[in-house]
Amino acid sequence: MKIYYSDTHQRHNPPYEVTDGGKQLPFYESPERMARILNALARTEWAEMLPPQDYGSEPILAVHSAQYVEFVRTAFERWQQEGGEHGMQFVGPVLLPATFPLRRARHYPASLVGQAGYHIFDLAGPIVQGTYEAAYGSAQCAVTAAQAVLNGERAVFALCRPPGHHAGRDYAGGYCYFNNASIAAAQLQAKGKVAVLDVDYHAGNGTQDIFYESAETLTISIHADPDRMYPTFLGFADETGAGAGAGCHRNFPLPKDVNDEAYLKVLDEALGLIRQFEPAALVVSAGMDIYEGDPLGDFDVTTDGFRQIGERIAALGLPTVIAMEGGYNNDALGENTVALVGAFARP
Ligand code: SP5
Ligand code: ZN
Repeated sequence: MKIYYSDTHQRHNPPYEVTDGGKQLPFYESPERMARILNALARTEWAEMLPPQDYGSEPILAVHSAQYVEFVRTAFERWQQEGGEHGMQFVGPVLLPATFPLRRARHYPASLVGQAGYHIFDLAGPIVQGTYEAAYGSAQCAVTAAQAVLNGERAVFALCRPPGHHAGRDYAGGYCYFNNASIAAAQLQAKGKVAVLDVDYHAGNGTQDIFYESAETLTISIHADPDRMYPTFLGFADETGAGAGAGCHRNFPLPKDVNDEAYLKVLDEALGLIRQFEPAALVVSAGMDIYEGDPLGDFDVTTDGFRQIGERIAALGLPTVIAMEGGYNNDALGENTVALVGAFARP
């Protein structure tokens, strides 16, 4: 199986994140995650590691606003040069805003920290020196994977870091900057209708937002109930799409302690919806944080559960891009990723 991966992710290595309650913790979404996955893939017989091609900014701009992409591209350098101009600020190695827009704010702020608050919706979307290059490289992995599928590959793995599913058209957050899965889906539209299935522990709010009014894209997310878990504001069962896209989004919010059996039951319902939609291609937002030992989650999915999840999704028989999302138990991350993705490598 072709797997697209770029070392540029290493340039994005924020020193900390800030939790609810204001505590600084080491950044969970670390470069170490990729090292663990690469190790596990190297031990398989089917992984064909490839660098992404550079398709430029156009595929990113199919999903994100030009204003936002320009912000991500230039924010860190501006932070170093003009960060202090807005008032009394501590200009260190991390651009992390503490002021967020009023609801329905119409004005695009002129100051850097104002723009950072405008475009970053939480305290887990810090911008450091190499963030743009890393996010750009991650997006190119998704584009290259989609192009390979358009050229006839049955399933391709975009080993993306940073992840993408919390990023919207003009916002970052939840470790995400560019929405890799949505970027892949937009490329795959060349083939016809596309379904995006998000199995990350957290609701795929960015993907939901981006395609909310699209009738050409069925987006489905299975996740922890946002009433008790991040991302808090989106991912509820009554959000089912709007306008032309009415009926083309589905959320499956779940209680804690969901085990393999319970998860697979919900997954089967989601897969039934995808079959009904008859898409020409599929994108899987593959988060491994539904694992029983994940430090950010409270589901009980096992490594064998990941294998079964992969097998059931693969049984759809659709041309598929799998995009890496979250997963923070580094000791099990490689094995779990191989279990899910490997299902697509078997005949
Ligand atoms: C891609 C992805 O999985 N993003 C997740 C972002 C979650 N950020 C907020 C995490 C809140 C964690 N609370 C600390 C729990 C420590 N046991
Ligand atoms: Zn997650």
